[in-house]
Amino acid sequence: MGHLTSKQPEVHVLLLGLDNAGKSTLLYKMKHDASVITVPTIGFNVEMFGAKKNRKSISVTMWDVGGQAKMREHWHDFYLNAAAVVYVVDSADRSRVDEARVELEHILRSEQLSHRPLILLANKQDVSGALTVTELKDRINMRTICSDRDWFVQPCSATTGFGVQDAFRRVVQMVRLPSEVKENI
Ligand SMILES: Nc1nc2c(ncn2[C@@H]2O[C@H](COP(=O)(O)OP(=O)(O)OP(=O)(O)O)[C@@H](O)[C@H]2O)c(=O)[nH]1
Ligand SMILES: [Mg+2]
Repeated sequence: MGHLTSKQPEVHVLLLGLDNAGKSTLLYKMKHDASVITVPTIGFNVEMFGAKKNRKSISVTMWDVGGQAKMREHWHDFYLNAAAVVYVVDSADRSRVDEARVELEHILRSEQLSHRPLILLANKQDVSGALTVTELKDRINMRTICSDRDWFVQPCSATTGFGVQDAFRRVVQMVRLPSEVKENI
């Protein structure tokens, strides 16, 4: 059964967040290091990445689902089998931080995503006056709403690329491979 044992572990990661947060810009920056002009996502974009975890090759599939209100109703269709959630916030839009927090709380209440790590990306750090990581952590109440899981807040800019590779590395570090999850059941 060589073909089974040689298959590299595969993890699915969700990229969620309000419309205009910068999810699609980030996905293509991660994948191609390219600045892509995006349009609001109706449906989803998906990209696969190769990575190394514990010196093993793994495959990471990133699902970028549209964040407009009517798209959020479909987010839960993507929850099954997700190994981690990357939640993207527009740190420069102070008027929508509460809306971002409410949607994140909703995600975290899902049974299917229980104990999955949460990586919060404080995006648009290139914009002057953007909320800092510390401010965002407080406004989103991370310590409380993520008390039952691993979490991390990473500052980044999907347009300049600042923090984008760090964000990807953090995701790879925090996801648990399917084999690791089974061992703990
Ligand atoms: N200044 C700045 N603009 C950004 C950054 N990331 C994304 N944008 C801009 O924000 C807008 C929205 O970006 P998208 O990537 O389409 O946002 P999205 O989260 O995919 O939005 P939906 O698909 O509607 O959910 C675009 O005009 C991007 O160019 C960033 O880090 N800095
Ligand atoms: Mg999009």
